Formats: sequence, C-alpha cells, structure tokens
Amino acid sequence: MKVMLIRPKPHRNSLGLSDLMTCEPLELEYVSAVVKKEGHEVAFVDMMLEKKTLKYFVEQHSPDVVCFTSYITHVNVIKAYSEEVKKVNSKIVTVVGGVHSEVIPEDFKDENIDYVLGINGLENIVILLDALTKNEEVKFKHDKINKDYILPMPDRELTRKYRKKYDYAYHVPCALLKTSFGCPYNCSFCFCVEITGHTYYERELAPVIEELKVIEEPNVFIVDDNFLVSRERIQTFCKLLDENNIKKTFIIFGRADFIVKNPDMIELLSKHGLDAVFVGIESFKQSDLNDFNKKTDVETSEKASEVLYKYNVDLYAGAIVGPDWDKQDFKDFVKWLKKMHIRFTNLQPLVPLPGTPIFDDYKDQLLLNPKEYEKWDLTHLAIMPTKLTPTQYYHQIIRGYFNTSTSFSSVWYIYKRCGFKVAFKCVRGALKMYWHYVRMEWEYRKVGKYERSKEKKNASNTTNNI
Ligand code: B12
Ligand code: SF4
Repeated sequence: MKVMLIRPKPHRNSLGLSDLMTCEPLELEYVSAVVKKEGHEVAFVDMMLEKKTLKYFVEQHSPDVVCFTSYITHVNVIKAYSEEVKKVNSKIVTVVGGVHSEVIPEDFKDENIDYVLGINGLENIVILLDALTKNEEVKFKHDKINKDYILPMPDRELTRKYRKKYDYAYHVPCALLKTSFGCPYNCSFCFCVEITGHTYYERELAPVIEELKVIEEPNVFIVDDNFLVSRERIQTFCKLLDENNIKKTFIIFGRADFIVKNPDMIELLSKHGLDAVFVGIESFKQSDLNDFNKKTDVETSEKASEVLYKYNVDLYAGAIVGPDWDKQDFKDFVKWLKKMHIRFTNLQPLVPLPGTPIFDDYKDQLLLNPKEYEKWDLTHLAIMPTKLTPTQYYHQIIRGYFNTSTSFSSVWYIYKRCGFKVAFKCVRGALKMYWHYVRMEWEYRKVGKYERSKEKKNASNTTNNI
C-alpha cells in the first residue's frame, strides 16, 4: 500500500514553538520503519516546514492511507486535514496515532477519520495495513500497553529532506532519541505518565547505542520524560559511549532530587557530553510543590542548580505559574531564578490537561473550551487567575521571560556559544512568542471590555426596572 505520514502544522491559535525549535519527528520515523518492513511504500510530509497545502501533497502522491501524529493542539487541525484528504479522494483511509490519541482516542471521533490507533500504535498500524491489504476485519491490540515491544531502528532517511532544519532552540542541528517510557513519579499535572498508564520502562541500551552511532547531528535531545532514574543505567550508558567512541552533546529531562543525591552521575554525564538538563522545578513555593505531588522541595531545586553549574551543565527550568500568583509572587520568582543563575526558563500557567488527575479538580472552573484543542498549548490560561486579571497575568509572564530566557545576558550567552545566526534565530523566535502572548492579552482585553459593557447594560437595565 502507499502510505503517507503527516506531521501537522500547529493551528494558528496555538503556540507551536516552531519559531524557536522544530524537532525531528522521531515518532513518524519509527512508523516509517515498521511500515516499510512490511513492504509498504512510504512518503512523508512535514507540514510544519512546508508552505503548500496538504491537498497538493495528497494529489502528488495519491496514497491509499494517510496517517497523522497527534498532540492535543492538533485535534482540530487533523479533523480539517482529514476532510481535505477525503475531498481529494474519499477512498483514501485516514488514520490517527500519537500521544493524545493514545490517552483520549474519543477526541478524534469524526466522520472523516477512519481509524484511531490508540495504544501500541506501531503494532496497530501494521495490523491495520495488513487487514486493509487483505480486505479483512481489523483486530487492534487495545487491551494493555505492550512494554516488551522492541522499537525498530528509526528510518532517519525519511526526513533527509528536512533534517538541516531540525533543531532545539540554540542546539542546532539536533536529533531526537528515546531510551525509556514514562516516569516512576506521579505529579498531578503530568500528562506524560498517562501515556504509559503510570508505569516506567526502559529500552535495552545496545540498540540505543546503535541509533547513536548513525545519528549525524552533533546534538542529541534525549526525550525520555526522566532520563535520571538509575545510576547503573547511566554508568552503562557512559561506558558504551566510550567503547563506541561516540561524542555528542546531550540535552535531557531529569529531576532535581536525583541531581542532588547523585552529583557524581552529573559529573560523569558532563564528561560524556551532557550539555543541559531540563528540570521541572515548577515553583518557589513549597505549598505548590506539595499540591502537585512533586515529592521534592524548594531547597532541593536550589541545590540542583549548584550541582549542575559546578559541572558546567546548563539548567533549563520548567515552571508552573499558579492561578493564585500575584505581582509580588512573579517578582519573587524571578529573583529566585536569578539567585540560582538560571538563564533559561519555560513559564507555563497551570493547565489541567485532559487525561490528568488535576483535570477533574478544575473541570468546573475552566476558562478554555475543551473543544478548542488548539488553545490547550500550555500558554493559554486554562483557569481564571484569582489575584490578577488575565491581561495582568500574561503581562507578568512576558516580564518573567524578559528577565530570564530573553534577557540581554541570555542572548549574549547564546551569541558567544553559537554565533550571530543562531542568536538571531532565537531572538526572532522569542519575538514571535511575545507576539503570541500579546495576541492572547488582547483577546482577554476584548473579552474583558465585552463583559464590562454587558455588566453595565445589565446594571442600567436593573436601575431602569426599579
Ligand atoms: C520533544 C517534545 C516536544 C518537541 C517536539 C517533538 C516532536 N517530535 O515533534 C517540542 C519541544 C518542539 C514540543 C513542542 C510542543 N509540545 Co511537546 N513534547 C515533547 C516530548 C518531551 C517528547 C515527544 C517525542 O518526541 N517523543 C518521541 C516519540 C518517538 O515518542 P511518541 O511521541 O510517544 O510516539 C510514539 C507513539 O505515540 C507512536 N506514535 C506517535 N505518532 C504516531 C502516529 C502514527 C500514525 C502511529 C502509527 C504511531 C505513532 O509511535 C511512537 C513510538 O513509540 C513529549 C513528552 C512525551 N512523553 O511524549 C512532549 C509532549 C508530547 N508535548 C506536549 C505539548 C502540549 C507540546 C506543545 C503543544 C506545547 C508546549 N509548549 O510544549 C508544543 C506543540 C508542538 C507542535 N509540534 O505542534 C504534550 C502533549 C500533551 C497532549 N495531550 O497531547 C507532551 C506530552 C508534554 C506534556 N507537557 O504533557 N514538544
Ligand atoms: S517527575 Fe516529571 S515526568 Fe515524572 S511525573 Fe513528575 S512531571 Fe511527570
């Protein structure tokens, strides 16, 4: 069969981060590998990077099956794409896979979407294509996640045309690697653990190293939800890097408590190319950390920054800004980040993503319509702030960014490390991000004015009635 794989373009109302980073679509390289192995023909279109319409590519390739990968922000985009595909030829089979469809498959119920693969996507796509080829009934593996499934070598040739454009902020160019699934912790806001049904499992390191041997890019973003879990695994990983003479720089996700308890592992990883750790420090308030079931404390975040900087590893801070923060909280938070010498931070309002435990806690107070999936991009306000207006709240987030990730010293740091071109790209990306925030601010100003005029009208009507 002729199979076409599509990475969707972010919706115009989402912050897709693509101006700052466009990562390799590793998930579709895996899909391509399993599909090609079964003898099917594969074409790939990265709609994040293409200017032409999907219709153009569908007409050009005339596929039998079109497959999409999905995040929450893509739901409406994929529905529109599927309609476009069916308009070209209603016989083309449309299929959705990817993390959001694995946790909430029902979100993709649509007359133009034929199959939603759910969990075990790589096995289910093979089952589906086989059934379609033989014109038989499809029997998906939906009962439980198959943790013993062995990932194939991803088909990195699939993305040859686009590879030079794949990066991660100032890590240019950058490849992706996945060595484990899930995380042993259970933070209440975390969607990642829902993907694996709250279990953590690892790949064998031998095939991981085989992947690394053929990755051409000097930078590798290890997209494990938590790479810092086992000392033994880290030691073996570094030993295998040495034995195979692999020299790359790595960006990983890890927890502050592991870093503090295992500084020797950070030293070891630093000697093997560790460049930066994305740490979910979340908040400077212990009460927030407790509410999130983070199982760590504020002091540990501070100590983790000391360990990382001691071994010349950058700390990218992931922060969740609470709906009850006031101006002083934002000021104190930025002061705290500066005290820890944190240059780069991701300031995210608390967004109770559907599928997470906190979604139920907040479902009656949502500011976002659950059907406006594109706005669930972790930048739009999902819950009404209690001490600031939405406009003031966004303003504080923008100020927070001005004082951290896009401060003069951060941009200067990128310039010194990577030169003018990369620094310019990051500044341009950051400006576009600011524009997105300004648009959101305006949206709320408009809503605010409308609400106020409605209130005034109601008040005057009430007065008239009296
Ligand atoms: C790296 C990353 C990014 C990269 C982009 C990565 C990429 N490949 O494009 C960057 C930093 C740019 C990014 C941006 C965003 N991200 Co992000 N990201 C991740 C992260 C950490 C890893 C994703 C990854 O590359 N995994 C590697 C691949 C191989 O694994 P996989 O995606 O699980 O795919 C497997 C299966 O799902 C399946 N599969 C996937 N697609 C398909 C399709 C078919 C047809 C089939 C058969 C199978 C299949 O095959 C794979 C093999 O097992 C995840 C966390 C996570 N645990 O998923 C968050 C995550 C996916 N991101 C998320 C979000 C919300 C976003 C943003 C919207 C907002 C933001 N501020 O982060 C933007 C949107 C970007 C966009 N493209 O529009 C959420 C998604 C939540 C949801 N309900 O959908 C996650 C889960 C993190 C979170 N906070 O909860 N992200
Ligand atoms: S430590 Fe990170 S990956 Fe693990 S559950 Fe908490 S937020 Fe999710």
